[in-house]
Amino acid sequence: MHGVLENTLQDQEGNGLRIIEIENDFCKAKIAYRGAQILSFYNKVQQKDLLWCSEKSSFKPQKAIRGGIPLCFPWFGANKNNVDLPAHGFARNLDWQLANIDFDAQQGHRLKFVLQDQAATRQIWDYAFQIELELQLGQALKLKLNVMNLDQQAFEFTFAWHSYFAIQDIHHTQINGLQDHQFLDQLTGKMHQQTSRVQFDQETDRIYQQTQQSYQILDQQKAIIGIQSKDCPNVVVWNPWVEKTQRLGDVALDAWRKFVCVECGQIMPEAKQLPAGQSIQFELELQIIAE
Ligand code: TA6
Repeated sequence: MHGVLENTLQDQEGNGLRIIEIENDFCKAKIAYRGAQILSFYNKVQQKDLLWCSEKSSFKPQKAIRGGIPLCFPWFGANKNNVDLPAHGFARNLDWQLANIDFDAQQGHRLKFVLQDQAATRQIWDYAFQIELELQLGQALKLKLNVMNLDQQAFEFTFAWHSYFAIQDIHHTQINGLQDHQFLDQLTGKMHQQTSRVQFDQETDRIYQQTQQSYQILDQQKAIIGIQSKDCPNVVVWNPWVEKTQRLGDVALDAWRKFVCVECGQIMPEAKQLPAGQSIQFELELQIIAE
């Protein structure tokens, strides 16, 4: 098919990562089969990549890739019942199947990835499920998540698209659209009210509540990235700053200035309950705002 190439990336230790490379008139993109994780979305018109991905990311099997848009599922953060389980769930650590790919001259490429329950998931989350991630790669990047409960019993989940956005410098980056929202500061455990645009001068790790689902990332007061979600009541804003970056190990020591995470999902105050046999969808649309 037009502009589709299977490839393998190597990390600094020679571990391989299977990816699919897409090119059309609007964009060039790289998507890893691991986690159905888009790693790069280069807008040909604006000549910029929407996403940041660490050059030090490890591709060791089952290791989360640092950058792009990891999908945190079926829990966000630490598992509340067992801290030994992988942070942010297992969906980003496993290879998904590419179920479908099609192309339309006006819309670009559309890919559908699928992950089903399997031995590796049953050991830690004993439910029958199927999750589908549809990526629309055109002028904008559109993601649709479909969560299906194939079990005989209800289950609950939390999730987020843990998006790493490429910026010039965190010191003159702001997030617009979260004013007047309550947030949980994950570093102190305290709730606060956001009064102005979010700015950054230290490690920042916040979960905003009941959000209005439309945000912009600003560089030097100018909107550069638009974010629109559907049915995602929470937004996490994260930048590790200096010390946390040193502890991460897969981020260059000065790279914390070059990305900001704005993560849309359903996290708190409660998990999403999904009855047996039912499914639920979430959407996210991301775009580089024209100069
Ligand atoms: O983005 C919020 C967060 O939960 C932070 O607390 C930090 O842990 C980050 O996710 C990265 O998590 P990871 O497991 O990908 O290193």
